[in-house]
Amino acid sequence: MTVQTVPQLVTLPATAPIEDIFAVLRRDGTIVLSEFATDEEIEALNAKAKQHFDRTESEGREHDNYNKNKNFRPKGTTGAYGLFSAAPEELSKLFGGSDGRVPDPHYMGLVGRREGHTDQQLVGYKVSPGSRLQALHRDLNSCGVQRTGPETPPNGVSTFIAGCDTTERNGATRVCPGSHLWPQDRHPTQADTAPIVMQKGSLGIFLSNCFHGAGANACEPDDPDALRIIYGIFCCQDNTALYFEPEVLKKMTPKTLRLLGYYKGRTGGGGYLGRDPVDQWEPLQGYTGGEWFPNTE
Ligand SMILES: O=C(O)CCC(=O)C(=O)O
Ligand SMILES: [Fe+2]
Repeated sequence: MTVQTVPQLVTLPATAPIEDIFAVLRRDGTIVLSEFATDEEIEALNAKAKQHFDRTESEGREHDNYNKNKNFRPKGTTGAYGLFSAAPEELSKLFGGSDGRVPDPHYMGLVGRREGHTDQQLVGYKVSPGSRLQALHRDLNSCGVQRTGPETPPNGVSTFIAGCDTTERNGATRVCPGSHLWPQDRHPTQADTAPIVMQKGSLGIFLSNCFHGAGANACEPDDPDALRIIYGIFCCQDNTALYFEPEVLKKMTPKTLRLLGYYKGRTGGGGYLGRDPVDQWEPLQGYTGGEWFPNTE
């Protein structure tokens, strides 16, 4: 008889020794750090993010929800890109490392951060009652080159600050602990998942090759925690997007630009304000497909 073990998720205080945090991450590929941010910091962030969610919903919800992209995010979920610009002070305080907060995910050696070589993007998530389960997936394509399987190291770390208490009922993200070490042909099922239950101000972390997906939000609209708000900070290795001047980039073929990181993956990683940077980023306006090495495409 095989015994089905219930997947477990470890929560440590944000002040835990970094070695202990790494040990859990190496084993499970995921962890929750409690009391990462104070109530006041979260309230300040929530206040700024509200306008950002409102703007996204009025201006670009269809697109930014990926409704046109195989329904990657369930209906009832708003993914508000470019969050940093909406709350720069609040977010720099939390993630700039300037106040010595430990641990700053940017400095977690797991992604081998070298100064100037790690990109990040920030996305606010508002998940409303009725939002369904999201397909389990890996966040690996948050940078230009897709990699899968345990034979390559993770190319990024996905981190989420809880803007409210996240519960199984309001659809806490479900993660498959240990899935960063699974063989490539193992497919995840919901039985492999544990909910990332967090108190407001906690930080959820998983490696980019760890399977996960939003849970279903079963709340009634008048439940106090009906809206599940989390703030995602995706830190990716391999950002080469800042190596070249725009004039030089404009001479490159689309394939080269893509390899350099000017590319929005299917799950949205790598996007600029939620869109493909080649279309959206102002310095690349007027790009006509490049002139260098056109025959190698
Ligand atoms: O909404 C969530 O909890 C997770 C969303 C997610 O995994 C993603 O957008 O890549
Ligand atoms: Fe994801």
